[in-house]
Amino acid sequence: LHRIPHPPRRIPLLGDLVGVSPRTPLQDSMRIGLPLGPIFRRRAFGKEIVFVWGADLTADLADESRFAKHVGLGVANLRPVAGDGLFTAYNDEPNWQLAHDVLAPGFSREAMAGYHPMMLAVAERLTDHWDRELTAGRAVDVPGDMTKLTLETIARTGFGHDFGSFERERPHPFVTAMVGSLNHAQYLNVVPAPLAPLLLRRATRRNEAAMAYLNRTVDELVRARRASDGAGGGTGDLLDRMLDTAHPDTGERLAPENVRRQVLTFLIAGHETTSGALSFALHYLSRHPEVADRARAEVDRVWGGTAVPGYDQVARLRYVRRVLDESLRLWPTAPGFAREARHDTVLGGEHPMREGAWTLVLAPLLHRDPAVWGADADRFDPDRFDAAAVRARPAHAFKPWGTGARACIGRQFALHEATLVLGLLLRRYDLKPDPDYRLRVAERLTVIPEGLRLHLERRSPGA
Ligand code: MNH
Repeated sequence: LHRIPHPPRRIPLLGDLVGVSPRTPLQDSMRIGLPLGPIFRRRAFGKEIVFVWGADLTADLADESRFAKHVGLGVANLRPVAGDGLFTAYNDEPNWQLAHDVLAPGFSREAMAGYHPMMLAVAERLTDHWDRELTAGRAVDVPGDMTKLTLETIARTGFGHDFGSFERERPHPFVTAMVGSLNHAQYLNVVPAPLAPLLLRRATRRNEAAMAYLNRTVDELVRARRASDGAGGGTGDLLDRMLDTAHPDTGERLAPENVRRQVLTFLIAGHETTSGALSFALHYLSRHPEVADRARAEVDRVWGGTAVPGYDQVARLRYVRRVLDESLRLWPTAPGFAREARHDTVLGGEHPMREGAWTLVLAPLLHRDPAVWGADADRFDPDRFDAAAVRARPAHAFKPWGTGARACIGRQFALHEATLVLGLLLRRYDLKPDPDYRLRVAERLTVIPEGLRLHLERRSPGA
């Protein structure tokens, strides 16, 4: 450990606290870590954490025979909410494999094609709302509206549920409770240990109320489905799989308490990060009109006159997809993942790790590693994802979805939804940035642009 660089000023007790804020642990770590190099450690709030962002070291950590997901920090703090749900389960919890096998078919090509019409219907509620804002001469609230869109999409496709987000002025209480829990999980990482009992009393009580609300919402949703079932056969959505599907080999089913954890997991993991990804992409599109023009030209060419794009027409938006990839490079909306040693090993041939020792991969810095992305790594440029450039890069330099067996199960879902929505929005509107807006990134374990508003202009009314 002593060979791993750390920041110079080490004040006893408070650690490397100077110039950092409990609200921006990620951006502080990025600032501190960049000059320290591809592996560094930071002592803050009574904990010593080793961070990795070098592409070589990350590639080594992706070796599944020596490393595995570590459920730590923010992910571990979510255990009271998500329990042994897919995202927060420990590797050796039997419910992980069971739920993974039962739910994976819910993300097959066939399943995705089935979600497509529902995704379109939700996107239409967004454009209806944006048309009204445009007519009223108002700027649109990008992160707020993307959160409405992605929450409705996962609720509808996964659970046949309608939160009515677009019919509300304020965020749905489910979102408020969820944001509260995510904030709390992040806060637990950064409150100074000696002060914890004092600071946490109120926060804990508030968090318990939020968790109770989340649980009630989910229980109601499950009850409604069970009540409506009897008549025979569900639609085969995620909830049907959770409730009815037996494991193909063992015949085992998910227990009711685990179903509750999975529903909550998917409602949260299924919308929070996609919302951020769409928001960052819209921010960059509004700031790079030449990129927006190129993307729009592709949409016009690929979708042509078709009023409603079909399932297969979405993946054909190759350039729009690159815009998304490039946005996820600069701001991977789940900005880190932790890896632990399966047994004693040496990381990168240099750093000995004991079995169970772990490190956090800082994706936003990995995605700016100058050795891979060049000296201009901060510049937004979707051409970094054209086929030749991707082939020329080392394998694990781009990791917005995590890695290995515990990588994101919803990746295709998120990409289909986000590409479809960007295509529809580009076809319908010109995006005008607020010239005074400076990108401000809010952290709540995930990242999202804060206060981003855009002015819209309607393109050809026929589109
Ligand atoms: Mn998703 C795991 C990023 C969209 C459901 N997701 C992960 C991980 C990352 C991630 C990173 C791995 C975390 C870790 O190693 O600790 N996910 C994203 C991003 C988007 C996203 C950047 C959108 C953009 N995720 C989605 C969607 C769903 C979803 C959409 C569901 C519909 N993700 C999951 C689940 C897991 C996960 C479930 C946990 C998988 C497992 O451990 O088996």
